[in-house]
Amino acid sequence: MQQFDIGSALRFESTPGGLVRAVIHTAAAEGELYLQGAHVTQWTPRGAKPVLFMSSKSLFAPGKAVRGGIPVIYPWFGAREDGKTGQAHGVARTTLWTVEATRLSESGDVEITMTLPAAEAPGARLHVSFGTTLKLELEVRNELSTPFRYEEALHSYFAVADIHQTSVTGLEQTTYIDKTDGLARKLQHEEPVRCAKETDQVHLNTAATCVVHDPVWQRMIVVEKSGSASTIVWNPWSEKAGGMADMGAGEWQNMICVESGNAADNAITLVPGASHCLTATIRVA
Ligand code: TA6
Repeated sequence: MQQFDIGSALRFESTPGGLVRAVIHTAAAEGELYLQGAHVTQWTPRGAKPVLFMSSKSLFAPGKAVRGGIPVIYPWFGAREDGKTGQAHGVARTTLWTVEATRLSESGDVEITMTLPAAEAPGARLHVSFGTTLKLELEVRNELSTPFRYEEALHSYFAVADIHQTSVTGLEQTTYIDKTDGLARKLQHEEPVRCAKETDQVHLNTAATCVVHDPVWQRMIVVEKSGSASTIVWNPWSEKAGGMADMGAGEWQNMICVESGNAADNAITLVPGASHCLTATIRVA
């Protein structure tokens, strides 16, 4: 992997658990990315608290999903629904991606481009840029001779001081599928999304920028996106989190997922030869 290192800004290393990760260290930010899943597990702009939540009990082992950071969800979101068996949220997050290129941009951002080999589904490419913003671009090209339908998400776990005091704006007046209430379709009225119990909702037909408001840490996490018609908001709350072996005690209070994706009604269909790019740009204000 050393051919992809960029001095002290980017270096690849093997972990005791048998994985390979990239460690990013620049004037603008610290970061970390695992090649398994092309999974960003850390992004901390200089002088800020970590922006991404990571469970203290997350597994880091071959074939195991990581709890926190930004899992890449593809080619299905949630349970597999094409009649075949497969783990929740698709294969991308536990597959080893291949580094295609690394680069230091003129502004000093570390850029990593990785590919997911084609298997049951067409391959994908993820481009991640670590700087004062964190930018992810997930591109899928249909190399099959038949139309290809898929779901995807950048399943971002954000770190917050206290979920009870956190709110998310940008989803007002959207319809969402409430996965905690039998997939009922509901309208998010004019108010921000707040979590007061288990929250698991797929907001449909929304391209808007979302903002996570954290009054305790006095910061906003701004998530701007393109090529994404769904935004998913999730917090497992106490009972469900208590049943997760890879979630530290009480840590559900320090996270909220605000995910940019295309799921359910917003699944993408690509004709042969066509491609689609989903991007999310994250910054702290
Ligand atoms: O995006 C929300 C969600 O689909 C929830 O339903 C919840 O299951 C979460 O993702 C995490 O899924 P995981 O398979 O990582 O436990």
